[in-house]
Amino acid sequence: FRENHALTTCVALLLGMTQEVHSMFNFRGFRWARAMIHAIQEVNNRLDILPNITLGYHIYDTCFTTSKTVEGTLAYLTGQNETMPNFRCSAGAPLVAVIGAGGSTLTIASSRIVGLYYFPEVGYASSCSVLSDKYQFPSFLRTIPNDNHQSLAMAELVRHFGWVWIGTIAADDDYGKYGIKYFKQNVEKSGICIAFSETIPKIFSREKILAVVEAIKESTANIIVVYSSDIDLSPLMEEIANSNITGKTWIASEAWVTSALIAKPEYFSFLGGTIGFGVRRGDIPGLKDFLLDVHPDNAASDDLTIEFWQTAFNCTWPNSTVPYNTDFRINVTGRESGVHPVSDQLCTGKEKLEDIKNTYLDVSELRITYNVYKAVFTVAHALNNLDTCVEGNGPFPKNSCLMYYLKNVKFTTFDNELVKIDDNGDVYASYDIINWQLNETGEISFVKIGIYNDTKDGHEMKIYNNDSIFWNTPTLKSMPKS
Ligand code: TCR
Repeated sequence: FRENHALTTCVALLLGMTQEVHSMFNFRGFRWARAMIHAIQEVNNRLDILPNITLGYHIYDTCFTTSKTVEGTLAYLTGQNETMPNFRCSAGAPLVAVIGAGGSTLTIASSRIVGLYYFPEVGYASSCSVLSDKYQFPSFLRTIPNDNHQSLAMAELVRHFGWVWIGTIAADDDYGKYGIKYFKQNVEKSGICIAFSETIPKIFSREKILAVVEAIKESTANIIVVYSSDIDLSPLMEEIANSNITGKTWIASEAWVTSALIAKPEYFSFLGGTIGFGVRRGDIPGLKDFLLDVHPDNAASDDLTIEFWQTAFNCTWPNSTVPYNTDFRINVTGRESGVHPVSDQLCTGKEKLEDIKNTYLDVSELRITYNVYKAVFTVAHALNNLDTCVEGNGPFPKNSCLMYYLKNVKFTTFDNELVKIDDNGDVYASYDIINWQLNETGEISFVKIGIYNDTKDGHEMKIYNNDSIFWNTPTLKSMPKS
């Protein structure tokens, strides 16, 4: 941070850092948190945005649960910071906005609270359509498009390939349920039939997952549309692989389309050929170096960094009280493998981040990360407009109405993307259509095969070249029928 700033203001980031499926520590979430800090530092270093104000931040772990999200939101608003894992703004800094939470269900909970005070919350991943309802969520806006567009895009895709017999699977949350609902409403109008509609449980239950697997096995539908986060979906995909279900073409929602948790090479015979939608990506300048520049030595009191280091290198940081790879607070999945022992290997501090392959450091598909970046700049630009507003000239008395400026924000990113928030707090919808293929090194690559854009009078979808699509059918070239 630059010093000698007249005023320090404060934003909060809500995100899920700790969860219990597979890897306990959420490396992708840690990347988002670091991207937020990177963006804040950029704002603070720039002379053209907020020259006399320093942005500070708090980070709260939602643990992917509503209760922790509500607790974090209240802690931030009231200044009772016990549940804060690390960074703090200097005492008394004015609170500006909340950035987050991750999933829509959590954001709905949090923005109902901040909405009472008309206090801004800017979502970077919460795409559920209900959040556009300004009666319910008056102070919410976002840098990810409303999912209604994605549901229409999926319907359009299904029609494009002439499929008429479709299975659907939804996560048991607002994202999954609303996403699939809107998709169904739309395809049913065109006479397409739904073969089955299944839900993946939030709390891990092998029994319920096996019931979904059974439904898939019994159905003749070869096309399956899945609206779910990768974390919820992963136990189902594990069982799909166990049961050796092949010959299906999966249609992926944005939350799992490029997820390393699902796109594993060993799943390729089941999931190869998956087609899905990704939000616009952006290669954030300087982010890779900033991600590499993390070390517990430089963050003595920063639990997140220590937990990251311990988990990444499978060691225990000397003299730290940060639990290794463990979350004792809540058992989200109900799985018994929840609590891992502390590693008896001590970290030396000489471990090299460059040597490991880790989702945290993977900057090849920065989509939600880019949205986090845009969320920070949305807040910064709105504050800046408020700051440069001449008293008597604006629609509101000076410094009284950040929401007004947020809703009228308009700026271009390093990528020349124009970010513009509309009256519902929404942004323009544009998606890459992505197909899963195997590359020479045996890894899954995400090949862009087309685009889908919202336009003034409807939408446009382009599939560049049908021959460039990999299909998971016996000939690997012909399109599946369903
Ligand atoms: N909207 C989801 C959450 C989500 C997400 C993601 C989580 C989206 N994309 C990528 C992890 C990674 C899209 C929701 O709940 O609104």
